[in-house]
Amino acid sequence: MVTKAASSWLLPEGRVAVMGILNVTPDSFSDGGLFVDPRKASQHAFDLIAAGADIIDVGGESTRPGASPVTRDEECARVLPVITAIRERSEIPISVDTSDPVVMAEAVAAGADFINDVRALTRPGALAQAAALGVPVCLMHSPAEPAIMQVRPRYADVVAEVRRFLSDRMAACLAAGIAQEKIVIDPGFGFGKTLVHNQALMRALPEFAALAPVLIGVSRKSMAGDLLGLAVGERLQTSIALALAGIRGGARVVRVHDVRETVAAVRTWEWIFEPKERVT
Ligand code: 9MG
Repeated sequence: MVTKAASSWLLPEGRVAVMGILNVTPDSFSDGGLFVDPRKASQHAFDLIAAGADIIDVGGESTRPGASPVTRDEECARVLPVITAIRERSEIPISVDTSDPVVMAEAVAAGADFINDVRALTRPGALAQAAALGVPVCLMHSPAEPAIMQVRPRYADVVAEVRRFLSDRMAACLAAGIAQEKIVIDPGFGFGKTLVHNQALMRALPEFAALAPVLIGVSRKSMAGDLLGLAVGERLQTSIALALAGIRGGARVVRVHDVRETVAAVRTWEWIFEPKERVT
């Protein structure tokens, strides 16, 4: 097994981390069913690494709008062989996309370095488990379970409500013993939000970046398609535009399907806007 040197891998100075998405699910909205076979999934991970990914996010539960829940055993059966296979051959930081405390523990034992929880550690036992595991966490905002989250989402003030939720979850993490530097936040684009809500959150991203390092997931989502009527497979350019808009707003990690194309755009952006960090 390869062990990964502890470093600033998650939030490198002067550089945005590109997180490659690996959905080991039969029903995710854009790549559902493509990587259910563990061999295909781990091959895809190595393709993402070759394309320049800084982190691989492995998930076994679809969180697309309307998705049904997955059992713990099924989630473990999907993600653990893939995490193990990646870690056997690579030091790449691995994130596990889960809300289940048992899956968190098993995934970290198999080699995961980071917990990405779309329920912000609100499931029973998740907060204590993440604290005990001692790995960094991403707290994402979602107002409801995936099955119903897109049924008429409503907010009086989406920015204030999402900011309050994330501040409260950060406070809960700190009280549970998770260090501030291990907390990343995410406004949860597309999770219980309309196009207008997503636009307001994108515009307000600097307010979130003032609270903690921000991760964003906009890749191929409806906010990258609805404006121009683009199908899921036609959203590459708009997804990259949104990722760069998020980086302009202070995002430090971008979660994407199209790693090679996003890396090219992000590194070019950094060449212009982060010149002090570059070696000439
Ligand atoms: C798992 N997953 C799907 N979309 C996501 C997003 O926008 N952010 C995070 N953190 N995870 C996501």
